[in-house]
Amino acid sequence: MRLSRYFLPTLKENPAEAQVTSHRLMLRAGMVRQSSAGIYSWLPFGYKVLMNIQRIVEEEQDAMGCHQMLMPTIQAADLWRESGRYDAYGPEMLRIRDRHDRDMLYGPTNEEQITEIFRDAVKSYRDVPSLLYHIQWKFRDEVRPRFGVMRGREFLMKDAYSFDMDDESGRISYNKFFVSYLRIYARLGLKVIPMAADTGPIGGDMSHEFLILAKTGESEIACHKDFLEMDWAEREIDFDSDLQPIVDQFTTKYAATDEKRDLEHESTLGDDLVTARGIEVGHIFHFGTKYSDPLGARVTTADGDEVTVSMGSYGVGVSRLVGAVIEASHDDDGIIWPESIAPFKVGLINLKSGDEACDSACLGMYNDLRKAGIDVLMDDREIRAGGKFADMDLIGLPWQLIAGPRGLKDGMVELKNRATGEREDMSIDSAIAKLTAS
Ligand code: P5A
Repeated sequence: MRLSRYFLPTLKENPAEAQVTSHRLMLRAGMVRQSSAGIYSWLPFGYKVLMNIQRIVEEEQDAMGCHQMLMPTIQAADLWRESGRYDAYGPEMLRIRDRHDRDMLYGPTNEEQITEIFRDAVKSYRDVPSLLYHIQWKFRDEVRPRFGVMRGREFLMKDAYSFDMDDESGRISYNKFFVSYLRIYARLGLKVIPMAADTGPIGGDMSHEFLILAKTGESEIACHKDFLEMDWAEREIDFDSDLQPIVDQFTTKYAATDEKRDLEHESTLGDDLVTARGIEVGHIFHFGTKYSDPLGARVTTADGDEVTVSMGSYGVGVSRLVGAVIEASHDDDGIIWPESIAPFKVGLINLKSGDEACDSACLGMYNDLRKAGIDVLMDDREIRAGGKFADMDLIGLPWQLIAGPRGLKDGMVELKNRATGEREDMSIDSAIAKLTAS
């Protein structure tokens, strides 16, 4: 992509409305614009990141045997009356009336809807367990939407649902999601801590939140210091194997969100205790028959008996993650994207756009990189070099390939790593080779 033809409205000044770094940087880097309180438009640069995160979530959910589908944003109120949540949900639910005076709502979550679909389609134990997910916009009329996309009113969530014959098998499904989530966050370059959590309006008796530590986090958390050193390397997982030992590795040490903290236990931990602030990037629940019972989701067993299915639901805050990754990965100059979700891998800076030799050398590199399948953003704008450097640092692409007339005379360019700040002068060929190999 040529920057001169791209829609990237960067801002030099810090926007006054942004209280946290990620919100400030997302506005400055031309990723989002607020449309009304807690509701955002995603501009091309931000949308690319959002879709890259979505892709990783999809790959990992598919890998654990969860099937993607898509449910609508607007739901009928009657379904929520069946579960008893229509009145219980309160003012966070956006209620709408259609032209026939039917009560509708903009879905804050989809437990009822998926249970209805399952109930009408599945009658036999042969089709259970069943794991389904979708990635869809949700609306929650939050009292205090804030911190940009981190606490929005409209936000993108991956929500998955499990249906099992009994709670024991439900636990196996729960563990699959638990481990799949560890993989998702590791691929996003995030160090995440699973914590026993309250279940709130979703309900149930077993629940974990996945939090990343950040100064601007909304929850005050406490955990054993070992979590900070725990290295969740990406490793192959056989989702059909017993995942309990992996889950235990993360749940036997103390970690708790504010509402679950056990101060008495904490007093025994001494120097091993860490208190910090955290951002919740995922939340999983096992709630058994809370929805399947009132909605009548029953299947026949091998013996011909009928049982009410045991369910769980599993959420990832896809749009919140964009902000969370920035909170975890930035410096004074701007964002530092992990390669896995960077909107472009390379920013190619033409230091003298308009100069024939520079333009043609840059175009050559641009084409070579693109041919090698690398996403490049070439800054070919006719502005001062200082502005190009500042914008490139701000938008945080992993590699900067810098080309000016002086170096190009000898076929040389500079390659800068955004995360480490390391710079290296090298020939055009070696720069291209390094970028295509990394
Ligand atoms: C689990 C999936 C649920 O809704 N039902 C379906 C369950 N859980 S949850 O914890 O309420 O939300 C799941 C994740 O969504 C993100 N999230 C938000 N992101 C941005 N703005 C919001 N207002 C918001 N509310 C929730 C969080 O990452 C949460 O973990």
